[in-house]
Parts: sequence; C-alpha cells; structure tokens
Amino acid sequence: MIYHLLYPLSATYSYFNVFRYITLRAIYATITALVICFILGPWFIEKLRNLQIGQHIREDGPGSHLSKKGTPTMGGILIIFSVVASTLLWARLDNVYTWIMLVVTVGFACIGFADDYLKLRGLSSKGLSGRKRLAAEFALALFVGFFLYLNPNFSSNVTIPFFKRILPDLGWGYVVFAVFVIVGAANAVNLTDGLDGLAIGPATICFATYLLFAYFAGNLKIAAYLQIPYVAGAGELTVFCGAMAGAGLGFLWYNSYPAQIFMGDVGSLSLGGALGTLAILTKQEILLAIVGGIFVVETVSVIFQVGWFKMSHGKRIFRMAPIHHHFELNGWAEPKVIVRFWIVSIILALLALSTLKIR
Ligand code: 57M
Repeated sequence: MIYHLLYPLSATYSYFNVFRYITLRAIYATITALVICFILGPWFIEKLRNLQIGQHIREDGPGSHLSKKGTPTMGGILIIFSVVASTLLWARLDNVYTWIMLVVTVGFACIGFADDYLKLRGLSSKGLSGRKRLAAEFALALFVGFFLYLNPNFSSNVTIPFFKRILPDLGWGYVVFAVFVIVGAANAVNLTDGLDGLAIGPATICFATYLLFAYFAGNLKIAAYLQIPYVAGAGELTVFCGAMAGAGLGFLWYNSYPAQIFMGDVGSLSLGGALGTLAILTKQEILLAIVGGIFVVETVSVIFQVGWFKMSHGKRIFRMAPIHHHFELNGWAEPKVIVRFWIVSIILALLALSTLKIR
C-alpha cells in the first residue's frame, strides 16, 4: 500500500523514489512483522489464557511434555496477522503472486483453525477428520495449481537442482506436482511442530532462503547470470518472504523454550502451505526438499515408523516418531534437540544456495 501511496510522489519529491526498491520494502516488511509480534505478543498470549485456549497433551507422548499442558495455542493467528498486515503495507498490491501467497497463507490458516477449534472445544479429540482436512488442503492447492497452469506467463517446467539444461515440462501434470509440493509441505511442517521452536526456526530459515530465490528469479540479469528460470514479477515475493521471516522471529521470541505459546495447526499448516507455494512460484520446487530437509526427515521418519510398525506387527524403528521424539527419549534435552535441528537447517539452506552456482 505504501508503494502505491508514496512512490507516485517521487515525481515531486525525489526521495520517495526509495519505495520503488524491493530490497528496502522487504527489509521494512521484515521489521514491521517483527514489531507487530513484539507489540501484540504479550497481549495475545494473555487473551488466549483468558479464553482458556490451552494445549491438550496426549498421555502417550514423552513424559517431559505433560508439564506443557494448558500452554496457550493457536499462536499461528498472531503470525498470520503480522504477515498479512506487513505484506499489505509494504508489497505492491498489483502483483498477482503477492495475492496468491496471501490467499494460500490465510486459506491454510483457516483449515488449521478449524482443526484446532474442534480439538480445543472438545467437539472432536482429533479435530477435523483427516479426510476432510486433506480434502480442503487439496482443494486450495488445486486452485493454486490450476491458476498457475492457466497463467500464460507461468511455465510448467520443473527445475532440477545441479542440472541447468534439464527442465522437464510436466504440462498439466505440473498441477498434480504443485498440489503434492504444497500439501506435502503443509503437513511436513505440521508434523515437525512438536517441540518449542522446532518448526518456526527452520521455517524462518526457509523463508529467508526463499527470499533470496524470489529476488534472483524476479531479476532478469541475475536469473540469466545464475541460469535459473526468470519469473517476471516473482521479485515482489521478496517482500512477503521478509514479512514471514520477521513474523517467524517475532513468534520465536515467545515460542522459544520454554514456550509461552504454541502456533497450533493454524500456524503450522499455514507456514507449510506458504512454503510449498513459494517453492512453486520461484521455480525452485525440488530444492525445497533440501532447504526444508528437516521437515522431510521428520515426515520420512513417521512414514517409516508407521510402515514398519504395521509390517512387523508392532516393531518400531525409532523409539518414537517423529524423529525429534526419538532424540528426546534418547536423553537429549529438548533445547538441545531444537538448536541442533536449527543448525542442520542452516547448513541445508547454505547447501541449497550453493546449488545456484553448482550447475
Ligand atoms: C502435529 N503436534 C504435536 C501444538 C502445535 C502419525 C503421527 C506421527 C501423527 C503425530 C501427530 O499427532 N502430529 C500432529 C504435532 C503437538 O503440538 C500441537 O500441534 C501443533 C502443530 N500441529 O502448534 O499446538 C504437541 O507437540 C508439543 N509441542 C511443543 N512445543 C511446540 O512449540 O512442545 C508443540 C509445539 C504439543 C506439545 O506436546 O501437545 C504432537 O506431537 O502431537 N503424532 C505424533 O507426533 C505422536 N507420535 C506418535 O504417535 N508416534 C507413534 C506412531 C508414529 C506410530 C510411534 O512413534 O510409535 C507424538 N506426539 C504426541 N504424543 N503429542 C507422540 C505422542
């Protein structure tokens, strides 16, 4: 909004020209989202307490989690509010990709909210049924997939890391691929959010990494130099990514161990859905498996655990899945598991960035 209000004044007052620059608006989107979280955080946590929106802890989890009972949850509402407000303030509102990101972020947040609400109000111990939740997620992801497929400016080629000349064109299959990436990312982040700061840390690192991917993809000269797909208009996603990274840091201030608030499915599904969509829009789809490697490992640990449990009639590969619980039950203190996962996440982000040169 600020761009549309102030940049036109640069004809008279040249210093308003600064609002043309994506980098400046991305920096201030980051700071704005962070400040909103800092200002509203304490009030919001108190509000959740007063409304008795507290986490129910499953009996069959690690014993150390029982003390978390009643921790305010659905903190994802604060993240989404900060991101949407900051993006509307600092991004160009005539950019289609900004609106796609806002629709996906709020859409997945609504699905998560419904799940959280049903669970918290005791209306259903499992929240939304898995079938209904997945159906809503697929519907939203399909909307994005078809919208992009029908957009003449968007290619249905997939970028293969390390191989600049291999760009398979999936045709309408790209819609299926996009749905898989978006829904997969949403549920992977959801599974990972099982320790204080364990999801928001890597997610923030991922948004900061895709901030760079968006900037490079939207800049013709840089895209040509790096020989990555040029996506006209994708540069504006840098502002959204800045807002997400800022909100992530702001939420981490309260979600860090010992957490004062959990994000809830309203947050985890939304962050994951946004991350998956960013990977599609910036044409760095497969690279998300590296940048978001923590989320992949968490999900694969569950698939292997459940699969082997069924095949071996009750045997387990891990002490407990997802894998963060395995380390907890191995005697690692919760903060140690969390910070080590953050360190691995940073290493994966650096490796992913290096693939832009190793191709
Ligand atoms: C999402 N939710 C956390 C919180 C957060 C198939 C199976 C792997 C599914 C999986 C599952 O239920 N996943 C749901 C994970 C939950 O966190 C809430 O959920 C939101 C995210 N969706 O925002 O509101 C618990 O996680 C802890 N937590 C923190 N700090 C945070 O900042 O400590 C969350 C955020 C919270 C809190 O204790 O209550 C969760 O873990 O449920 N199931 C599991 O992950 C369970 N694993 C399991 O059943 N493993 C079996 C299967 C695979 C055969 C096995 O290994 O044998 C574990 N989770 C729990 N108890 N709570 C273990 C049992």
